[in-house]
Amino acid sequence: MKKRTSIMLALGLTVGSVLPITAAANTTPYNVTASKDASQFGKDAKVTWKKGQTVPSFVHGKLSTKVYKDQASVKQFLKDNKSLYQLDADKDLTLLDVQTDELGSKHYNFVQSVQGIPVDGAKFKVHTDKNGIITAINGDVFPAASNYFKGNLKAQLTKDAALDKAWKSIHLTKEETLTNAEAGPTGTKFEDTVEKAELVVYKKENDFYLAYKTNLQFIQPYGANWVVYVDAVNGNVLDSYNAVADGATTGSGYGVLGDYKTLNTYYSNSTYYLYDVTKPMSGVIETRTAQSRTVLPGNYSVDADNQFNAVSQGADVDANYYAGKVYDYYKNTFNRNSFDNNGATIRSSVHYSRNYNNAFWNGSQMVYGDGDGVTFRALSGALDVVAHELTHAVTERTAGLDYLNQSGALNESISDTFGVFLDKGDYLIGEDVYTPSKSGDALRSLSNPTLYGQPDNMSNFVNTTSDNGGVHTNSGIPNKAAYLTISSLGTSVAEKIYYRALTVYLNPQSNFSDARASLLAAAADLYGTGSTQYNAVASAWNQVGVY
Ligand code: TI1
Ligand code: ZN
Ligand code: CA
Ligand code: CA
Repeated sequence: MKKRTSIMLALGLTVGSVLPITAAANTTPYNVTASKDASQFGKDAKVTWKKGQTVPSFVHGKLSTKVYKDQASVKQFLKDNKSLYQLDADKDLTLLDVQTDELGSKHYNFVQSVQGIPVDGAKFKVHTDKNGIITAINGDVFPAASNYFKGNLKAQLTKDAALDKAWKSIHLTKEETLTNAEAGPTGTKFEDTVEKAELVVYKKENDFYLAYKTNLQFIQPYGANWVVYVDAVNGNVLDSYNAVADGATTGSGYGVLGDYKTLNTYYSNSTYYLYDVTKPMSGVIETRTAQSRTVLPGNYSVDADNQFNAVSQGADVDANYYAGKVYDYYKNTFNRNSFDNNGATIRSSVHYSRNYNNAFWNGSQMVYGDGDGVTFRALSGALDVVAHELTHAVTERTAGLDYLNQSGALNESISDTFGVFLDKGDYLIGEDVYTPSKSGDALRSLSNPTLYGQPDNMSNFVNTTSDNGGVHTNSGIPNKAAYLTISSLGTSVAEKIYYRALTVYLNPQSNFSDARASLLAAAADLYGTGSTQYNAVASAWNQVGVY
């Protein structure tokens, strides 16, 4: 995107200062010379000067003693005050309209023009009260434009050619934005896309250009209202900006696996953020990048055009997208609003460290490595990994299972089990990001823990001090029980039992036997003691040797 300073000026967004008319005020601070002051209006007139402009942008007060009741006399007034505005009222100003309001005031609306072509943004208004006394003159005119062009102003480009240049500059074609066109009742297609082009004189820094001010509005593949100034002589793009208001937008991007997805993004200050404000939560779902460092949380993940298409953005895209999926799951399935059930912000940081083959919840946020490309790809690229990490946050705020020994292995197992509840269709964990060059494998399996070196029965419990007492090893035992439960009862029954056990019965020091008892108690609450569901839970834990 091009620099926008001149556009800010044209839109009148810079802050002007109001100075009372005194000799001192007229010589400071903007180097206003005596010949350009507004002292002819008397000392009660309030005059606003904008930085960089040679004429005032606002003069307010009793500016005339004579009365002015029509266009011709107002023009005469401007001629009498030519020294202030340095414009020829006949040649340089075009009257657009005259409005009379409910107070009886009249507003003469002009635009500065050069050979009849409007100067972009150069609106100029003369206001009279009901008696015809001039009470205000305001606007932004550029006297330098009048004498800037030698000879006749003539466009070398057609409107269509200018629109073509504008589309090219934003790397889209009109056709690509028409994907959402719907046939209306009369069979005609209502297009979401609007394109306009108007010849203007455009001020950029201290130069003026004959330009097409083009406007491209569309909804797909992202919401936009582009303004692109195309030089009408040589076709160069002079400036462009997307004028959509700050706020929620729909963007798109490609995930770690190269899959296309639409994204809830946020637009502010010419920048799109992976920042989802669409959920019914007090916080937001946001993603940041640690930029290969270990400083958290890092900088916001941003994009210039709301299309997060770069390969390097895949991890950012998926972290936010899957965090949204996990949020939706807990909200829709259990009416749990975020991990704290109070709508807290869900933050992820991606690109953590270098070649980092892991992901974790650090007590405040999720953190994802990019993997080394051999053992793992970027870990946020898998829904079950994201579900695993965010479920640690849920566990922390509910059961609070200590991350050590049996309670730690249960904590890990709860995260894997919800990973399977969310990432339906298999009992594998991490298959989408594990060993990119080998298909069909995974980091863990709930149905067959021993495939990946985990015990699946209490008789093979591993006593170790490493990995917090083997939390990623012994989780195989409760994982197998979860598999047996899910395959017997189905996801929708199993997840209700697990969520109730997690939020009602499990405690920081619960061991495997407590997990069995908690799940049985939850099943009894939901379906009755001795129900098929209750019996299936009992059978699952019998089969892994936990009583
Ligand atoms: S919660 C986190 C602990 C990591 C500790 C290191 C700081 C964890 O369990 N991470 C998961 C990541 C994961 C999840 C990878 C699902 C693949 C699928 C994990 O299992 N990490 C393994 C590699 C481990 O730490 O042994
Ligand atoms: Zn974990
Ligand atoms: Ca999986
Ligand atoms: Ca693999």
